[in-house]
Amino acid sequence: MAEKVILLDLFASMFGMRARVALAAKGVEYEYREEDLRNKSQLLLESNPIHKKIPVLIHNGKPVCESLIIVEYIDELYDVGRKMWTKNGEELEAAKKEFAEILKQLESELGDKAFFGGERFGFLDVALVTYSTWFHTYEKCGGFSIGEDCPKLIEWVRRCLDIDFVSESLTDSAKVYDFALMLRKVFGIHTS
Ligand SMILES: N[C@@H](CCC(=O)N[C@@H](CS)C(=O)NCC(=O)O)C(=O)O
Ligand SMILES: *[C@@H]1O[C@H](CO)[C@@H](O)[C@H](O)[C@H]1NC(C)=O
Repeated sequence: MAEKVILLDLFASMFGMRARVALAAKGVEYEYREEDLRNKSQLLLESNPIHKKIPVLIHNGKPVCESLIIVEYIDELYDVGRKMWTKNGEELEAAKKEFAEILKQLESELGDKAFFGGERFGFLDVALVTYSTWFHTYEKCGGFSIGEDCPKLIEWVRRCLDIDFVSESLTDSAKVYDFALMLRKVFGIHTS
């Protein structure tokens, strides 16, 4: 089935621009539709009936609202990570390479800062730290160590987890791993 992607947007919207940047970064072809917010289209009203705001990404008829959710939806980290426990052989090796590059990129973004935004746990840390709950699963299934390649990133994870409200909100890595193994069984995924 051909992928049909529509973005309901407004040229001056900083939220809409988030979606545009993410789509461009991924090379996703899409149809841009400018909205008049004083005269919203039927499609916008139907796609985002509660808030009636742009941007809305419509993927094969399925609307995704909220710019950060849209970015996450477009984001490949999830897809690549998923391959770590659903693929084997060449596909797994390719995914591992891609994943390592993403992590390197994140680590260079972090630089020598304590947190992504600087000295304090902030907005980007909230967005990113949740991925770390799956790191253990990726390592076990992929047979590699994130800390070996990206020690600073792992130190950042530790710093985040030292914050009580963060660690209390995140699911334990071991539980995530059990869950992934359970899913493998349910889906009948065989790994060599
Ligand atoms: N939290 C939303 C904010 C989106 C937003 O505020 N959109 C504004 C335009 S920049 C909008 O559609 N306003 C129309 C309205 O409130 O009726 C996001 O990140 O997507
Ligand atoms: C409102 O939008 C519709 C199309 O969605 C258009 O036909 C109509 O002329 C617009 N009305 C105003 C006042 O701009």
